[in-house]
Amino acid sequence: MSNQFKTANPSRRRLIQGSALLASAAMIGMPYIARGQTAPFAMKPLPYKDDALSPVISANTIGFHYGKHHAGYLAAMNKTLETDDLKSQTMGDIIKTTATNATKAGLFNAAAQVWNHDFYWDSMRPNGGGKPTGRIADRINASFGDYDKFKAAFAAAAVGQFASGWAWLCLEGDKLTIRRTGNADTPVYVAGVKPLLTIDVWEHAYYLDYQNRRADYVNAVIDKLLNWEFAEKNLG
Ligand code: MN3
Repeated sequence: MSNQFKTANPSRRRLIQGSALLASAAMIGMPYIARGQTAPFAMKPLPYKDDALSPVISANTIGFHYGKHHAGYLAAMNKTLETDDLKSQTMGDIIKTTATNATKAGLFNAAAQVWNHDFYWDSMRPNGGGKPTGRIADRINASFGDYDKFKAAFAAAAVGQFASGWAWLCLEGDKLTIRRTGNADTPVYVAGVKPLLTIDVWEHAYYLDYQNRRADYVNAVIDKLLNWEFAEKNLG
């Protein structure tokens, strides 16, 4: 272990290691996990510093979540792909191919979690959240009635997802919809469904900051972090 990781506080040390991963990924200019790219895949750098979402999501949570959980899924995917017959496929194709193949459940879980986490980090920004404006606001109003009704439905989906999973705002046809998925599952391979935003409701996303208070985490993300510009861009 190099000197920079020597600290008396173990959680601080882990955080520094997580941050070092962010920094090295950014410095080397590792590419986005482009759908046209093949294994071994690289971590997509976080779109902000690890303390940028604080106090809603602490740097400590980001350090573990990005640096350990997300990175762990990527490592597992790359490891499996060393010998898997899908090793020269793009990430999108790997997810699509493995989603309905029970013998590839391990690879699906790892690849879908990498994709879901990339999408999650982009779904938030510092000083985000609250009522959107522009095209996405028009879609919210047309699909849910108004912003408050959307917020109630999105929060209910996120809070009500039993055990681990994800809540999603999606575009289906010309309507916005709310979906939830369990564990690693993702709407990205489902025909006719385009994800616009997501909230990770696995305990690792909030437990260090909120313990069991998932609703507090979900409401804070919706009120203060949702990246409406990203959602609008995803409308196409
Ligand atoms: Mn997660």
